[in-house]
Amino acid sequence: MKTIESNPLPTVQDPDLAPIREKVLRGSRLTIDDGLQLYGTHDLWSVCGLADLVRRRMHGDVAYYNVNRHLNYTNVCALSCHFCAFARKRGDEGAYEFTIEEVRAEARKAVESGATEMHVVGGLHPWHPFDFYIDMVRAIREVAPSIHIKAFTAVEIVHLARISKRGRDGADGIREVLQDLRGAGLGSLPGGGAEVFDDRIHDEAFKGKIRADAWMDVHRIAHELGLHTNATMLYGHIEGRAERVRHMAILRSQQDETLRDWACSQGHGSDGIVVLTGPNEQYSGERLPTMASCKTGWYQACIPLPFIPDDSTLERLHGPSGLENLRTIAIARLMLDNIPHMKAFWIMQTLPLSQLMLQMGGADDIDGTVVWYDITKVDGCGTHQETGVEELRRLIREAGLRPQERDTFYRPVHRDGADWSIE
Ligand code: V47
Repeated sequence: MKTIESNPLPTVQDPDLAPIREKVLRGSRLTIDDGLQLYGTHDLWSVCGLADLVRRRMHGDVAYYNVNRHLNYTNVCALSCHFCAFARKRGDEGAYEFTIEEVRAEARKAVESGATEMHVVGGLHPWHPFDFYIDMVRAIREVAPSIHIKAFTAVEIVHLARISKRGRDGADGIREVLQDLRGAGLGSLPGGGAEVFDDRIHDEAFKGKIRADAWMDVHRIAHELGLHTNATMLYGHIEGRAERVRHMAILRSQQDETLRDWACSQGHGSDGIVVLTGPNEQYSGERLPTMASCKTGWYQACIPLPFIPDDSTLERLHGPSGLENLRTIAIARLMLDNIPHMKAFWIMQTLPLSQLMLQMGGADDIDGTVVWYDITKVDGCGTHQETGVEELRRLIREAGLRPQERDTFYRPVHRDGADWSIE
């Protein structure tokens, strides 16, 4: 594997970026002001150069993809978020609800295609009882015993705690719901529903949804229970760049808390700040947490999601440009120094831009084959949004990187057609 030491260290054209460059070379944490400066500079290529340095320190020349299948089990949703083009009210044209039998059929298709993961999320259905969700997870587990079930955003988990009628709310209810779902087969939580951690934006764009503190509580409890999670940021609508950088800083400080004990055991992070992106010599123990050394779960990946205006109430907005998307993922890579993976979700970023993000924007993961996706549809394309493994591998190779199929925990997958195993 080519190591970072064999590459020249990146330079910066904008002299104002020199102090940030020094911090990145040293492995020091960037501040919120640094993040804003990275947004404000005309020198995008230097921002990308620094993000690429960090990415190579962490992952060498590997870029990850997985064989997965997304399942959006219903678009019926009690909420009416302005950015959302997915949700319908029951009876609306296009509203749908999968039955447990239909979920089972999706799981069968996932097995046949050799998927290692099902990513299952839906709207906040107003009438499904709690048992429906347990039955859904159990049904997938029965049909697909070796497939990892990554399911339910924090928003859905809070909804489930409310409808589970245990007479408990708050942390205890969430813990019990997560434990029950895990008992049925849940393996981890996806990163959706975080939107932008800011009360003003929340009240204007997604008022009925849980606020940042509740979203973070769900992920904290999941981590305590040993479940891994991801984190998204939905940007490019009515928020500003300052709110994005603050969102990143909030996620980063929660990850500091989550990784504190592990970091101390590895000889870094004794000041409470856990930086995983520094030069190699900074890490005497493991650079990244592993399931053997870290007993809790943690944020595995951050997925910046560019707002897709098509068919939403905010359709008048044009959404972020390609350059803004590239800049945002590069800044996320630099600011989120304690989250191991940065995912360019090709469905929302597009395949060509995701390839560029892998090559020079700090991304190390492109998500997977997906197959069927209903939450966003660019330019009126349908729900069938699939790409093949060969296409993903080709794009990664063309970016000068080594494609590596991973499972949900970023372990290498060995594959022979639809059969697969973990090292
Ligand atoms: O929760 C909704 C967002 C999320 C729009 O964890 C929109 O590995 C852009 O969370 N434009 C779902 N975004 C997607 C998601 C995800 C995707 C890939 C991987 C992972 C992971 C998570 O999409 C929703 C919401 O935050 N969203 N509407 C829109 N118009």
